[in-house]
Amino acid sequence: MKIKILTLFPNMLEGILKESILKRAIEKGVCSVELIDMRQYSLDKHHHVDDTPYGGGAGMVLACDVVDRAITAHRTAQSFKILMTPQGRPFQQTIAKELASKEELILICGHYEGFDERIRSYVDDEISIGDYVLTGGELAAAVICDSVIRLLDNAIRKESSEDDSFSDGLLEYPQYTRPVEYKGCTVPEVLLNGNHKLIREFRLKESLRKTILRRPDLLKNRNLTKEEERLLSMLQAELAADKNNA
Ligand code: 6GU
Repeated sequence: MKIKILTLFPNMLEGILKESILKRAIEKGVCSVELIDMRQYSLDKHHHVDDTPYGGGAGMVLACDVVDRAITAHRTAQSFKILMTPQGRPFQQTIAKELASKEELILICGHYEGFDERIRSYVDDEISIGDYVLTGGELAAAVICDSVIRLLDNAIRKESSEDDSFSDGLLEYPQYTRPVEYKGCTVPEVLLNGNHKLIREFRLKESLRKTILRRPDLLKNRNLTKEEERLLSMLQAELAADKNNA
């Protein structure tokens, strides 16, 4: 996969591509990430990329001609072009999976107070990473890159991403490593005795517990298996009993 990021601040993204899993994925050739400074597509002798808004008002607006030239110079027949904007589709794991199947992504980062509305017609999709305001799309593009690249074949062990929170609609079960006891807190017994059937059931139950306690909204839109239904009723009985004892 090829990811191209059109930005006015390429340095904001450089660091995250040079560390850890993303760095290794790029070195292994799992994907390539190209940072493109949109300023080079300004025809203005001072390389301006923004201007004051028609109709007046505060702030500067990213100009459509600069973005158009940058996209035109870098798109191919395979490009899926995404505008990073708080007005876009709320990003989630299902969208990360969708994007991971594309051959090429172009992420366009606005900055300043806004961008010319005509830019919307140059892209295939618009994505927001949540209901809060960032100063620009760069951090959002970093989030997209990270979540998409780790899903690509050979970026990480396949089982690691299959167990992710959200990947099957539940939060991930709790994990432990050595020591078996630390400051009086111990690792659940079932994880120590190597009974894989019991361990699997424990993990599914704890996934359900986390999800119902922290994100009950995730369970509403999900069809439960017979086993999950059984574990969930057990859990609900336990939680009700806990409540009565408290
Ligand atoms: Cl994609 N851009 C900006 N500027 N702010 C955001 C965002 C994107 N997603 C959430 N907030």
